Amino acid sequence: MRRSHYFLPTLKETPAEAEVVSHQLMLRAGMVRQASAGIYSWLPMGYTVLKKIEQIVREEQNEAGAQEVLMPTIQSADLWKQSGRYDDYGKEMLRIEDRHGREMLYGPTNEELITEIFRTSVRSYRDLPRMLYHIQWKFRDEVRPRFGVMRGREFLMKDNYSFDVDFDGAKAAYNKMFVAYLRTFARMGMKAIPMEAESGPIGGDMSHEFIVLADTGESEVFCDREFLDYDVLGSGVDYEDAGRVQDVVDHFTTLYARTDDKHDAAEFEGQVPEARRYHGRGIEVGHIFYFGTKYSEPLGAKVTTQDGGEMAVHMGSYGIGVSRMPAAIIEASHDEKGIIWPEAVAPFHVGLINLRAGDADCDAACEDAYAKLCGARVDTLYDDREERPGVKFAETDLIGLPWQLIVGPRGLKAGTVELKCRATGETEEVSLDSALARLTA
Ligand code: 5CA
Repeated sequence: MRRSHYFLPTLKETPAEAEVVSHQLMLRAGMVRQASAGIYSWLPMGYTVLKKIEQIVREEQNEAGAQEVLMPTIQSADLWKQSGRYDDYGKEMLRIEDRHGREMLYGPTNEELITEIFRTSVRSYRDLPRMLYHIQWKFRDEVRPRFGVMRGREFLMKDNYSFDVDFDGAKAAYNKMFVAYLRTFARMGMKAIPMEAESGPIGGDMSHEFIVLADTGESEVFCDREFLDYDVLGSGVDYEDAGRVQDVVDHFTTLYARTDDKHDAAEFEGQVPEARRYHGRGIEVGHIFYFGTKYSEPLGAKVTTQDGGEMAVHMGSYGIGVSRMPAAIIEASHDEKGIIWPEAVAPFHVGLINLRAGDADCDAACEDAYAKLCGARVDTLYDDREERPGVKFAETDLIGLPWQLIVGPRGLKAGTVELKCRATGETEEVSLDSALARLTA
């Protein structure tokens, strides 16, 4: 992408309404714009990041055996009356009336609708287990939408729902999601710690929140620092091997990690040596629940059993705050100059900076580099504008692309360009060919 063509409306000043650094940087880097309180438009760079996050979530869900569907954002109130949640949800639910006077709502979550789909489609225990998920916008009329996309009113969620014949089956599904979540967040360059949590309006009796540690997080958390050293991706996982999946879950659930509503100071101090105690704040990026037959009973989602009987299925639900992720990642990965994107979610891999656009040698070298990078399918943002170098450096640091390839007249005379790593700030002077070889490797 040529910067001169790219819609990247960056801001010089930090908007006064943005309280946390991720919100400030997302606005300054032109990723999102507020449409109304807690509701955002995603601009090209923000949307690219969102799609990359969504794709990692999708791949890990599929890998764990879940299948993707797409349910609508607008739901009928009837199902919610059957489950009993229509009244419970109160003002957080956006209620709508259609032209026929029918009560509708903008879905805050999808337990009811997926249970209805299951009820009308599956009859026998032989068709179980199943995991169905979608990645869809939700609406919750939060009392206090804040911190930009971190706590929005409209937000994108991945929500997965599992159906099993009994508790053991449901626990196996829960375990798979537990491990899939560890992998998903690790692939995004994040350490998300599973913590015992309350289940709130979703209900049920087993629940973990996945928390990214950050001072600006809304959750107060207590955990063992040992979590921070565990290499989830390095340890691979075969989801068919239930014992191995259980081992990973056991490793994480034996160490102390709880949100404040589940915290017990005496247990914390008894279980965790002082040097390993972490008490701080964190961002909830995912939440998983086992709630048994809470929805299948009232909505009549039953299957025939092996002995000819009938039973309500055991269910769980598993959410990831997809549109919260870019903010959570920025909270965990930035410096005073701007964002530092982990490679896997970066909007572009390389920022190619032409220090003197209009100079024949610089233009030729940059065009050559740009063509080669594009040819090798390396996502590149080529800053071809006639702007001062300082403006280009500041913007490229702000938008946080992992690599900067800096081409200027002085270097070219000596046969070199600069290759800068955004995360470490390290710069190397190398030939253009060797820089390209590194970036396309
Ligand atoms: N149905 C269940 C799981 S599928 C559910 O709705 N769970 S939840 O309420 O915990 O939400 C799942 C995830 O969505 C949360 O962990 C959080 O990361 C994200 N989320 C929740 N509310 C918001 C919000 N207002 N803005 C942005 N993300 C949110």
